[in-house]
Amino acid sequence: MDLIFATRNRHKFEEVREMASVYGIKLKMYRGPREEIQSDKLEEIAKHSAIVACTALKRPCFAEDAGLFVKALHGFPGPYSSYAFKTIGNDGLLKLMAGEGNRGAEFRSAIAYCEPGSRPVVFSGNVRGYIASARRGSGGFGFDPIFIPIGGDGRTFAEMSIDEKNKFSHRAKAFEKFLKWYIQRKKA
Ligand code: ITT
Repeated sequence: MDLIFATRNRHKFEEVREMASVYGIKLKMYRGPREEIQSDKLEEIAKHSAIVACTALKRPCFAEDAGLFVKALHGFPGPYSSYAFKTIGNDGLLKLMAGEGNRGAEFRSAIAYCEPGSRPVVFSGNVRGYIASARRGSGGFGFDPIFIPIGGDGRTFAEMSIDEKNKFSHRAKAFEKFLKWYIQRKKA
């Protein structure tokens, strides 16, 4: 079984590729036209990306939108995570958090699956954690070096292997839901 993931982010692709392979699903990466809408809802952004990719490919595919929501910053950068990462980055976020006692944060993921002629179906996942006091680790991508998941051993996502990150991550949770739904549907 093949499944197409419309993303330009190789790290995201690698994270879910491992999970799909367990179910005998071969994931393919589609780096097609990029047209992300401005919205404060990850679900709406993911749906739009999935529709654009599905229309261009004329084949079923899924897209994902994810973001880091920091409590003390009233949810910033949230749906603007990509832009915030490119502009202020991890160091900028750490500066915004300097002296802040409430370091609670959450990663959220929305995966939208679309088939030609149908409305997209959305699956969500989240992981709660803390913003570290300094960058740690060299793995992963984006805000991984400053995010410590609750329930872990204090390491940041960037200090974990893909398998370890997948035990906690927002993306793994959303993808697991999607995979279960997708496999059931194929059987039906
Ligand atoms: P797409 O092509 O799939 O859209 P992207 O990198 O633009 O890839 P998103 O818009 O979904 O991805 O993600 C926005 C940003 O949020 C991303 O660039 C990272 O900086 C951050 N982010 C999302 N998930 C993350 C994760 O698992 N670990 C670290 N940072 C993450």
